[in-house]
Amino acid sequence: MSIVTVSTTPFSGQKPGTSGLRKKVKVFSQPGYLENFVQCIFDSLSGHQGKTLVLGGDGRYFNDVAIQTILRMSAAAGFGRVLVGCNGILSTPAASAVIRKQQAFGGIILSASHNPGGPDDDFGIKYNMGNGGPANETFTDAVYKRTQEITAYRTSESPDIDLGRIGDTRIGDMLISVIDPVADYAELLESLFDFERIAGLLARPEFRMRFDAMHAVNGPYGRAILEGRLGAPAGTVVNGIPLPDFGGGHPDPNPVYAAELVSALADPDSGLSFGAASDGDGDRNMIVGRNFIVSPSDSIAIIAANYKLVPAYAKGLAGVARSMPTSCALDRVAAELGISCYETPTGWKYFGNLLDAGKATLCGEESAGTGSNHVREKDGLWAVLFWLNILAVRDEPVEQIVREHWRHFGRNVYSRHDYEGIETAKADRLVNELRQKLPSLAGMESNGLRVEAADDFCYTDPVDGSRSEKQGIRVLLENGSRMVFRLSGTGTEGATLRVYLERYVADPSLHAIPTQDALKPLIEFAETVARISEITGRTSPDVIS
Ligand code: G16
Repeated sequence: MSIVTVSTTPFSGQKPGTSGLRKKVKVFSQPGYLENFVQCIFDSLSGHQGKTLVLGGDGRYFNDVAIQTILRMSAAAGFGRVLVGCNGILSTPAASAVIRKQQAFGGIILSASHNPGGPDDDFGIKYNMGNGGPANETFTDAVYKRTQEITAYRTSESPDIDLGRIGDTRIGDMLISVIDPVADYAELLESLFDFERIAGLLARPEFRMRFDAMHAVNGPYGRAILEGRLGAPAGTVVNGIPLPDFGGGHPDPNPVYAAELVSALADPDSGLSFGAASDGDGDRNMIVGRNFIVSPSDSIAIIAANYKLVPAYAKGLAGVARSMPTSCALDRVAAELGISCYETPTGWKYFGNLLDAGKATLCGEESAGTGSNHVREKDGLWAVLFWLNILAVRDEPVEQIVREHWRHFGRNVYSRHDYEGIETAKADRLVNELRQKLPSLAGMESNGLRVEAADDFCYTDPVDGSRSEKQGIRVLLENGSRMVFRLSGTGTEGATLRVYLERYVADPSLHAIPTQDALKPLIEFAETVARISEITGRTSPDVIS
């Protein structure tokens, strides 16, 4: 093998977003584009020579090509060994589990998560550190800086590696181990939950479950864990074969893109009592009961409230954490348990320090992410197993568990309205105008609601003191209601405006009011404050979740 140095020039816009660099495949497949970014990751590391790198992705279009490129570049960068998932597959939480278990130096995960895949759609890449979690902002800032000044990348001249067979091979001095992508992860999950009890639940004839893998990475994981280790009937996992274009679907487990699952659970003839889904790279989840969708913000609160039912957590929770736009339902549970609830900016990377420092055990995000200190990523199947464990012990339907939770803690009625593909200039104008208005918002009234305070969320990490500014505009209303406005950091086309709406309702007799009806006064207030339709020309959101 010989190492070659290839001259290059910087590409603009290689700035990592909420979770790594995400662009259209057409952008990523330009000669040198992927190579530049990977070289900048390697240039920003130190001490990796001779160490182990974990590599894999969600199987989307371009995954196979990118893996071969990265393997050649890893050898040139001096890594001693690369652990790569068979056929290039590793879900995001499984990659995190492998990095931790195998004590790797770090990992590269190829995914654009819930974004669609295919030649005209999205691809992505992110670097995870030795703790198994997404690189922090200091690192991603360093990578971005490097992308603006790169002049050459290094690769090795060697043929493609056969990734279809488990076993070892080499590029020069670097060992490549093609690994079973499921084994380490499945073993970890088995150590956390009461598998015997869950298996008992899945064996009951009156309990029928469907797991929709959305033709994404969790198909093989779902089959191995739910149907294999837990004995769920064959066919429990649907859309279980990962496809490069996710079968033409949008692998985002929400009521719009997982509509098939939602309607199956709403159909009494289906006989289904529990439904779940996960996204492109297997870190997001959706939990559905009979004709009842659990909102992600409620899901993390209910998981926290039921921690005693799950073996690995029964000893107690150190603390919990949620991203700022996630509803405050979790805060209410934390208050009752007498533990801290941390509020972080959007992005799983912000939970890393809290988990590493032992300050938080469970974390959750409104964007369908739930997880714990078992890995350093959110984990779709972990959330599904947590719910199954709760159901196995409580022996009550999902809806009853949620309603009882609301009766006890009150209900944080919550919804997110997404306006997708807005012209960037218009989205920026909307946010800038909101920022300018912040000092004058306190005291503003509409529909009987009154603004108590408003700010642009700024986070100081309690572990290392680092500050992250401009993380979303919060408008806090009296009686625990809130509106939050922020632009998505994961899209690849135009801008997506996210409006997060929350109202606290203590009175159980009002819990049955449909979510959008209960939030109507807030929805109107958000329009008055942000002038969404006037500035963007949009009169209704594209996705309501
Ligand atoms: C990523 C991050 C999450 C974040 C989400 C939403 O998720 O890992 O922590 O909540 O993006 O980001 P945004 O609102 O900026 O689009 P994923 O599943 O895309 O990796």
